[in-house]
Amino acid sequence: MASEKTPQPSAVEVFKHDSLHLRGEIAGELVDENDFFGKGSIQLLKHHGTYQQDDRDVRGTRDEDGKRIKRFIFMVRSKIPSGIVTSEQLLAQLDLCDEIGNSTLRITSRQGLQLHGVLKSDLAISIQRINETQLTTWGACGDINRNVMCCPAPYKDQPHVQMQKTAMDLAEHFAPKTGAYHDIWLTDTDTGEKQLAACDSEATLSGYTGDDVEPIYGKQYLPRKFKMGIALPEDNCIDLYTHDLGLLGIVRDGKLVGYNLIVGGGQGRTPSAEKTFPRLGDPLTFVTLEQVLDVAAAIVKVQRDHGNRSDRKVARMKYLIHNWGIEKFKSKVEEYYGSSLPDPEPDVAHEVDDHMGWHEQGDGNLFYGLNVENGRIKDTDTFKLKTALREICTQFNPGIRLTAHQSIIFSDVAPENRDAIEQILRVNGIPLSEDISNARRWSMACVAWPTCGLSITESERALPSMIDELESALDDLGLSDERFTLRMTGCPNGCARPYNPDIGLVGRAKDKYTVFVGGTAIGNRLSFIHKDLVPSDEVVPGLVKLFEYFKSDRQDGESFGDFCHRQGNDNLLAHVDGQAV
Ligand code: SRM
Ligand code: SF4
Repeated sequence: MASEKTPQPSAVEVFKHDSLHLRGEIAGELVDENDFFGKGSIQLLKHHGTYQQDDRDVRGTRDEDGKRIKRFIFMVRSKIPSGIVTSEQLLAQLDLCDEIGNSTLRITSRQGLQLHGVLKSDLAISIQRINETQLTTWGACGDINRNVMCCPAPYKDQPHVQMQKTAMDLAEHFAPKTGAYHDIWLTDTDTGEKQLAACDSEATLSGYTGDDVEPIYGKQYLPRKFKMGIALPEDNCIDLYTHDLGLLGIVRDGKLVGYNLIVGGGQGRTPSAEKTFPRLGDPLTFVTLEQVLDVAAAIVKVQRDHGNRSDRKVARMKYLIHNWGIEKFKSKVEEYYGSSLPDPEPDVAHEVDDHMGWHEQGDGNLFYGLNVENGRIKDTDTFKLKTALREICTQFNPGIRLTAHQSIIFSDVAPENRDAIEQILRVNGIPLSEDISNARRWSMACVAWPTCGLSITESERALPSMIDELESALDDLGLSDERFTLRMTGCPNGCARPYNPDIGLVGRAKDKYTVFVGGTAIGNRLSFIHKDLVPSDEVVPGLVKLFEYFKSDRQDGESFGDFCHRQGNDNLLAHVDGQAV
């Protein structure tokens, strides 16, 4: 029994603890008569890569019999280190979204792919089919190391190749080792009968002796999600400082020789709880390539043993580091690692590249970065991205890489195929990246409505028209060439990383947003609240006023974020509203 002074573990901790290494009741509930899972399974299922949701566009409406509608659907997330997939794997996900999803596929802000709108009865088959293509949903969500992000640019130089190898090594090292995923979803799927047997909880658990070993996570996994990402100083395209553990490649004489480890980043906040906040990571140490996995494991284990397991709001590693300070955290990591660790190298992230457009990749072939607005792959009457991707993948079989800005890269393209690929895009109504405004190209929005259970406002469905409005105002101001990052989310959790770009729009109340400004495209400075609870139709007019001020008072070469940061909010408010604060 816990003493009065010992904080009680949160409900999720109890579910994990009692779950027989993430099995719980999932297998039995998968074949019961319900179209939903129970509370414990909902939490455990996240570790298997799926979220139970309900269609929020119909929630609460009434059917013909006057009964309130709640339509359960599932999001299925594939975890893709560095966002690297084959044409065949992308084609298989496109087929799945048509056959058992909502006919769209979503590139995520962590280089993953998501199916939306999957029914419970199709969950097992969708996970099996993803696995048949050698991708996995295992560990894509939950209190575990999530998808390892890494700069996806397919350059053939040693630093890029090495970074992407490290991402794969980390993904494998930190993948959960329990057989639960295999037992529940993948036990011999040759016949439908065998599949049903695998979904019978008795059948699954009768063979389980409780002897799974999780050398890194232990029985209860981590206190909260854990995120890793890798980038180079000249290209922080994966937003290194927002990760629990960021790895900044250190290049000497053209070779990547190791990494600066940056710890304690994270975005989510709850405005009503001051104890929560976004935080940028701090440099901890330099590690050689040989040390990476062991030092990373020491860091994860420190969080495992000392992270908060009673209050999930403050359970991310950023709070541990905030409370302890970086020195204490470092000595604990040294204790777990078994040796002292040096200071970090002086290198810091100083540029960012979105990898859009045509580039030589270094072996005679080209790659093309195609901007996908908010990552949504779909077909409409005039915009047929799904069709275009199918044609490109089928005809040219390029490598596919997903970016941290929810976009796509075709790699290994023979120069003679360049025109044909552009032609396929044009015929299907897809604007080329080169023809997209900077405002749109450097923006992204999280999913939000109708699938996200936590969304307060629209995001992905609202941003495109706001950008239309902003584009035209910037054109009038002669600022169309300005590069600035703009990110929107439907709640303060921050899934599109809105707290460090030039502009962040964060859903706060019905149809109202908090406007953040003052971050950077490189992602190395947090932004500040410019205005709170701004009605959606006042967001762009408010930004336009700031851009007018920027135009008249900016310094030479100053970015929008730097300008807002230099002015400070009192000046910005005094200027745009005449409100001195
Ligand atoms: Fe996220 C929860 C979508 C990247 C911070 N996120 C959710 C859930 C699962 C809602 C839920 O818990 O019920 C959303 C599902 C919506 C849907 O219908 O698909 C969701 N998050 C997403 C995606 C799909 C947004 C997107 O538009 O691309 C991204 C999936 C990435 C992936 O492939 O793994 C996504 N989420 C992020 C990021 C960005 C990142 O990691 O680089 C963040 C901020 C960074 C961070 O973690 O600090 C992020 N998501 C959150 C949080 C707040 C965590 C926190 O520490 O406060 C939640 C809520 C939670 O964990 O309690 C959340
Ligand atoms: Fe949902 Fe909020 Fe994340 Fe957007 S930021 S996907 S609304 S949890």
